[in-house]
Amino acid sequence: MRLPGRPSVTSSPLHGEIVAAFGRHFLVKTADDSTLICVLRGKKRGGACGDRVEIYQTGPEQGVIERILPRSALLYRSDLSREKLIAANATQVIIVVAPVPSFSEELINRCLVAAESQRLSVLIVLNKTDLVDPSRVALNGLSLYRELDYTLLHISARNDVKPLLPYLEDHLSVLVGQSGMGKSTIINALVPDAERATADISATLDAGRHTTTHARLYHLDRNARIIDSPGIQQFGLQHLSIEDIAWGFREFRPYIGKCKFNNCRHSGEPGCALVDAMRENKVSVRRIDLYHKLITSLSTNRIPSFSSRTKIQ
Ligand SMILES: Nc1nc2c(ncn2[C@@H]2O[C@H](COP(=O)(O)OP(=O)(O)OP(=O)(O)O)[C@@H](O)[C@H]2O)c(=O)[nH]1
Ligand SMILES: [Mg+2]
Ligand SMILES: [Zn+2]
Repeated sequence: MRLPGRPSVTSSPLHGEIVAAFGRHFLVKTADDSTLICVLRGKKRGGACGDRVEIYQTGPEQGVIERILPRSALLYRSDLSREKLIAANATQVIIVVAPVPSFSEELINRCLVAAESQRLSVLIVLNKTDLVDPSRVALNGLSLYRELDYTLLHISARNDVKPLLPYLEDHLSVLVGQSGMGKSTIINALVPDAERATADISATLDAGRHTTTHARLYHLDRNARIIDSPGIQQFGLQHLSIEDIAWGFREFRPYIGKCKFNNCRHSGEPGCALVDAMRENKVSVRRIDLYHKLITSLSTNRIPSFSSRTKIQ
């Protein structure tokens, strides 16, 4: 871990990157490739995988995070009173879905809005295509996202992860999605010594937890890094405003600000540009309905839970 030649206690700060976040403890990889277990000094707000930090080394393999450097982006969700950081400085969100267990379209849309609000690139991956013909059910639902200009990629992480490789170059990607979609299986295929635990969905959810319990960052090569994150059951967007949410629906943007009323919620008000666009089939009813669901849950503070357990096919 520690390289010879550097004292195990430093008086000047070292620069590093958080590669794993376990609640109050973080693994930080320093520029010289040491890995230190660190805590955050004082009562600072939490760090996240991908954060660039300044640390002081306090022991052979220990350190204290003195400062989290400014972030280019922060992907997080806010469930009622809690905020849950997913990844810092990511440039791309990879939403992983699979035909089995079936996935929630609302959760995909919540991930999309969170990614759009941070101006992140998005890739949607339909995994486990070895199990079903991808032209069947799962794809019918997902083709809408291709029409919205999101890239949709089909893979079987179990058989061949190579089609994913070109999309990872020059990105810090973060894999997000429900439990059991195959995020850690993708990591294991990309990083042979990652040894991420993976498990059958019924086994993990019956035990009351997800297989992956903490986020972890991997370097694939000099230009590609990727974060595996724990499966999500809820994706609260309480930190976003109604306007942010509308903006997160990328095809709504040409119509935003064109309604008769400034505070139009696009739910039946006269002169609503978005409803007009829907009538002209320029915006899909499905997405308008999801938008309304999202803004309703903002005002009622009720965030639905998307457990894969009840949906196993
Ligand atoms: N048939 C098939 N099974 C797969 C594929 N990818 C993953 N699986 C299986 O799906 C199950 C769940 O995979 P994981 O990689 O643990 O899923 P995860 O998304 O990391 O789940 P959490 O860590 O709970 O969020 C495991 O039994 C995997 O072997 C695939 O391409 N084809
Ligand atoms: Mg996992
Ligand atoms: Zn409107």
